[in-house]
Amino acid sequence: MEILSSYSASTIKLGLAAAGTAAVVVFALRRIAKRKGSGLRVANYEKNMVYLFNFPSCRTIVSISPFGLKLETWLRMHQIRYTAIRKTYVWSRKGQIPFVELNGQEYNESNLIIAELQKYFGVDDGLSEQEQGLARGLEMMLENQTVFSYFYYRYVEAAREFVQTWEFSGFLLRWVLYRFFPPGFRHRLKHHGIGRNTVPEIYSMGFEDIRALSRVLGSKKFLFGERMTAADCYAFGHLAQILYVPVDYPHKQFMREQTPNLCEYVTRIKETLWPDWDQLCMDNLLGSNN
Ligand SMILES: N[C@@H](CCC(=O)N[C@@H](CS)C(=O)NCC(=O)O)C(=O)O
Ligand SMILES: *[C@@H]1O[C@H](CO)[C@@H](O)[C@H](O)[C@H]1NC(C)=O
Ligand SMILES: *[C@@H]1O[C@H](CO)[C@@H](O)[C@H](O)[C@H]1NC(C)=O
Repeated sequence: MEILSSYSASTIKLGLAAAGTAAVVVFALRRIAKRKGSGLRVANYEKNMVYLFNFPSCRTIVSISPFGLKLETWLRMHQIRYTAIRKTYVWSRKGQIPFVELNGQEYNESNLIIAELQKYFGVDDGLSEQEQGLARGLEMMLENQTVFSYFYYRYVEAAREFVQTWEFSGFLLRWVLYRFFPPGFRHRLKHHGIGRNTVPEIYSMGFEDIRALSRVLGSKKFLFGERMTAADCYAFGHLAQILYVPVDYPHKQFMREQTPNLCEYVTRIKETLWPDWDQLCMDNLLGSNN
């Protein structure tokens, strides 16, 4: 008994030391990746081609980054020519994924990228001022609250299952990540604020957001009517995470039971703009694009 418990205590210590070391290595790599980023990632760029840096794909979703998926969906919606570079270790100079390069310049922070590209390519959603106000509110709801409600599930409660879908990462990195994510995200979400609430409260905040979105959509084709707008790309980027990442988010059940209009809507956007979805997931898994 004595021997057993001291054995397991030292295994735990060893495990913690290994995880600690690995965490330091991950941070160091990120620092290096950032520092290296003083120049362009794509040196021989083609004029007006958007080079989009996004996460690699999983078996069932083109990008596990809701921000990356939103941006890529937006580029497709406007038929803007882009090249996707799907890697986990190329970060913007601000230290984030996604980001883009266009005509030799980096653009970063997905919402700012969309605003800049909207100007550059002269594309406009044609919304009234009131609609613009509503769109802004919905975007911020999704990106500053809803996302953290479902992130709590995938990075804290179900980190192990979630990381298993990261077939693009090596076994060792996945092992480190699934131990590293729960404490890391608990800390991060506590600072955000949502993490100070009880788990049922964290989830129900997300549910109420989803319900609000469902009410805005109603029986319309898209959030603002017949025509798809940037707001639909935001919604798709997040809702696709809930529906297509194969982990049992409570939000998934909520959507299936309470907001069937949103489920149909996500399918509609996927079928319209992503006819190559499954093919892309498979190709990227096979490494042709990583
Ligand atoms: N608000 C940012 C969020 C992007 C973001 O959080 N990306 C994650 C990956 S999905 C990331 O880069 N995380 C690293 C970090 O936050 O330092 C955006 O919309 O571009
Ligand atoms: C972020 O993108 C903007 C363009 O929107 C660019 O001017 C700026 O240099 C970028 N920031 C960094 C740190 O590269
Ligand atoms: C809230 O949204 C802004 C703009 O998209 C983003 O930069 C910021 O990181 C978000 N806040 C949190 C706590 O994630």
